[in-house]
Amino acid sequence: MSDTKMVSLDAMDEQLIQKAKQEGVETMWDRKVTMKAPCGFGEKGVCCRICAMGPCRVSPVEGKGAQRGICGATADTIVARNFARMIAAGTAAHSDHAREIAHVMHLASKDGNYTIKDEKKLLRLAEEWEVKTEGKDIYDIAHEVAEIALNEFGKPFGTLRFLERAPEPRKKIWEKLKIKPRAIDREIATIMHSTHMGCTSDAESLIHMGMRTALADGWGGSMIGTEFSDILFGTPVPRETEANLGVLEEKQINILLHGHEPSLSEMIVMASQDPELVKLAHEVGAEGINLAGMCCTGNEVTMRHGVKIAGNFYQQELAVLTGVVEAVIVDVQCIFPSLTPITDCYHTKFITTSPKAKITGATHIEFNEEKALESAKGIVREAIENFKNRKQDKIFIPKTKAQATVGYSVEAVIKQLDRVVNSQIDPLGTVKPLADVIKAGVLRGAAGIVGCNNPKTQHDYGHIEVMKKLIANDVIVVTTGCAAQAAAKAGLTSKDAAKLAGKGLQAVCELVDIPPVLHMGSCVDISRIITLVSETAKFMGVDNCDLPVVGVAPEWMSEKAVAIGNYVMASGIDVFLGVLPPVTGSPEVVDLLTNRVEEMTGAKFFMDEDSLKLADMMLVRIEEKRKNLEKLG
Ligand code: XCC
Ligand code: SF4
Repeated sequence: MSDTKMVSLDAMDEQLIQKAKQEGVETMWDRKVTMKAPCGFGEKGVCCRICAMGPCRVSPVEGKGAQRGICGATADTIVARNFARMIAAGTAAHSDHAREIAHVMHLASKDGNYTIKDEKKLLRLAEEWEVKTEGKDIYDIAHEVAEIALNEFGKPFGTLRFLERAPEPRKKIWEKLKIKPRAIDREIATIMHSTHMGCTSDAESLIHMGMRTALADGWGGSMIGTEFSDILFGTPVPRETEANLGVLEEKQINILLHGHEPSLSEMIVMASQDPELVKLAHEVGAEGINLAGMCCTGNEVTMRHGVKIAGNFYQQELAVLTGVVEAVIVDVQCIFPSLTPITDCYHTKFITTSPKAKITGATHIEFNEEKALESAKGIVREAIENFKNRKQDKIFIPKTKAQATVGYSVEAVIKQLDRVVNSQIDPLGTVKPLADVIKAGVLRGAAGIVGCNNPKTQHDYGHIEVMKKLIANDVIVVTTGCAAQAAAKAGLTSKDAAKLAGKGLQAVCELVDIPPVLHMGSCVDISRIITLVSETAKFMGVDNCDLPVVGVAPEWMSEKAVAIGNYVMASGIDVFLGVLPPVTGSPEVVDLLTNRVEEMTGAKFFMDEDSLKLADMMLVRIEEKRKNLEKLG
């Protein structure tokens, strides 16, 4: 058995892992041990399964073992192809999520389950996309805007509309590199085609194509996902919540919301407030219905409703181990198939809802968007009726939880910044105060810390240590995804955490009334970060790559994270990875990503498994960028 001390920063995780052992329940930790060391070829990216002449695994070391696959593909080709396919898969996941949301907006109606919550944002987008709004019903506008968005996935001509939001110099770079994404689906298809057996073998060309596809995620799918979710469900504003498994309630019906798309979780939030269902909960002997979020759908509902955060990716099994979860309700992405055997050990119902993510052994209740609330009520009812089946001797809820402030959309950040604007001199509603403190050096820079958990690192260690180090050095942190949940659990998203910040950041936090680490939402909401950076660059008359800003994924694991890393880099922001991507078998690809892409995009990748070293590298890079920025005036 592994040394559980290494497992997590949080002692509570370890208590639950011990409980699992006592109860004979298998967790990811056991499987990690069984798995032993990862396959060396796979880890370096030099295994190719693209055609049936193989699989071929080539040697990353010159002169030792096969140097080429049967078709003649080299390690460079194989690594680059595999990497490009990871980008395509990640882009597909984010973008298919966005497509669902756009469909939901197309369904929205005044008297329906889905309505328009942020009309202003819809009108702004309509104007941006040149949709006539005068004298039109808001729902007709919504449907028209939704149709345009849906066409972004497959339009035969032109490039993506949201690219226009980028700073001018950035657009020129994309133009020159020929990486302006065309239709979103097209970019994914092109990668799948070009990486087919016997198509592109040139690594540089594959990395290029990968950037274009990734940009279709960041400035396409993800941005549509965020914008449309805000319009439909409301643009987040700061609100208080709590985070960690201690938010589960012994005397209530606990429903764990896990997955990604707010179209489901929003309806579950509504259903859980339905008077009839609340009454039913009381009838079965519970004091109420307690929703707790996990992974990105958890972020979506905490940002908009303050729904408590049960935990991040790593804690999905641990949540079930508490013995008090009546139902785990999931839709798509980041869901362990092991939730079936683990929920079988308790009374917990494991309910899948999406035809895109059916899981063996789970109860599948398909979520029907056309009858969304009714579907959601049915699901909540299942949870309530399961309360009586709890096994009293298996209950253990750890006490740990932390207070968190969440809800920092770009609009919310700008509103906070307005607090320091003298409206006699400067207009409200701009990023000027942010630009000013960065220029003056009060803030040295900003970091977007995002991404998953990965058993290659201690749970949350990378996230938390990097965040602490950066804020102590006057670098403000914005965060999304499972990194944001790590921050929330560690108390870093509370205003109180300003005491851990350097003098400059502390002063900013006080004046603007924000925490030093801002929770900006789910992973598709990295588009919020990209927007904020681009708006600041535009305001200062520079490009993104001129700003002292870094992107960081200390514990990433998913293909989505690979797509994100690449669009952040291609948007001109350096990316720091705490887990090595499977590219080390190709010196050519490593050189491209960590060196040569900088000449093309003004940014590159930095990789180091030591989080603290990684943080040092960020600080150095931030200071370098500051020097250059000064020269730009
Ligand atoms: Fe998944 Fe989005 Fe990663 Fe968390 S951060 S493990 S991708 S839930 Ni998105
Ligand atoms: Fe082997 Fe080439 Fe087929 Fe890949 S594409 S499996 S390297 S023969």
